[in-house]
Amino acid sequence: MPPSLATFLASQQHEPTVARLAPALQHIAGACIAIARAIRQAALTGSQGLAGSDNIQGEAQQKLDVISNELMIEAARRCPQIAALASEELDDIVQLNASTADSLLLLTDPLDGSSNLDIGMTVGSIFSLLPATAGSVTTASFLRPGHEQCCAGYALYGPATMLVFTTGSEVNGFTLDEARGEFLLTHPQLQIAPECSEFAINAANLRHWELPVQRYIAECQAGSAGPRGKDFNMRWVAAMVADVHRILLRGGVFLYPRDARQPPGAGKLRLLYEANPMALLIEAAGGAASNGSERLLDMNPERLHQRTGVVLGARNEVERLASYHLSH
Ligand code: AFP
Repeated sequence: MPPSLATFLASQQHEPTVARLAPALQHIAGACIAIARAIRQAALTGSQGLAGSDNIQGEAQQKLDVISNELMIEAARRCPQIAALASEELDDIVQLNASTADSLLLLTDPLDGSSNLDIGMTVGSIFSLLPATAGSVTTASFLRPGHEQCCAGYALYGPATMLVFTTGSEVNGFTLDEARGEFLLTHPQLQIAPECSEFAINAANLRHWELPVQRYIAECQAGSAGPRGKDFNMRWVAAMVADVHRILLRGGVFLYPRDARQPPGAGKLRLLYEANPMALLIEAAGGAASNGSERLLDMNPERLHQRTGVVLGARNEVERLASYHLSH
């Protein structure tokens, strides 16, 4: 039988980073198991539909957004190492435990893909851990470039419940054994090929894209008769976790580009708790992640809920689009 998450983490104790992160990862994994259960029971417990509130993004919250957020906060509060948390669902950070030299900061989108919930499609949770800085924790403690993350990952609530994370050097995937209530290592050391023939984008937004993005997608759609000389396929799950998971398992490139509808340089996805954790995972698996033209993990955040364009996956595809931006 494959090793459990606990056994896997114990086997990595020689790695100081993993030794430091193991308790926090176990608490986050516990929260994800509880969130998975809440999602699967939602239609039976009256937890579907809108909560009647909006989050700071001005988005109507689903009841499960609020429930998932509370489950993540309570799990983090039970881990003495997690000093504070920032969430897509909360305007400000939440102080949880005393901050020490070994403390961590948790950033999370507790339920990603909410618009898929009531139609029974795949959703997920995204998490990122930063080493806490010395002294008291403030919002500024969270405003750090993505390359400072010490851990990033997601839970996928789909045909199976999975936990996929990296501490920077490799990406490992675990599947929930529902009977035993623990995650087992089923997808070790995931890697992304530099080339691909599958792209993920919401094509309804074409008229809003910058010209280099329009050119890139048009060339993919031109197929073997076009400049790329090969046919491409398209997928769009409308839950970033699901699209990123597919790319980690079979390759591809994901684009949610900044576009004319948003303030300059913005995009739909949030930098700190969506783009950065996914970028750390994708780079650890051999891929690349940019805001269209610059490396995502080098961006210096200015605001907690700052948005960004996102292009990530097969390294050669991400670099091709960056070259189109450069030459445009
Ligand atoms: P929701 O959580 O509001 O469903 O948004 C999900 C998401 O942030 C990301 O997970 C998807 O990739 C993207 O938005 C889908 O956006 P569109 O609905 O505009 O395609």
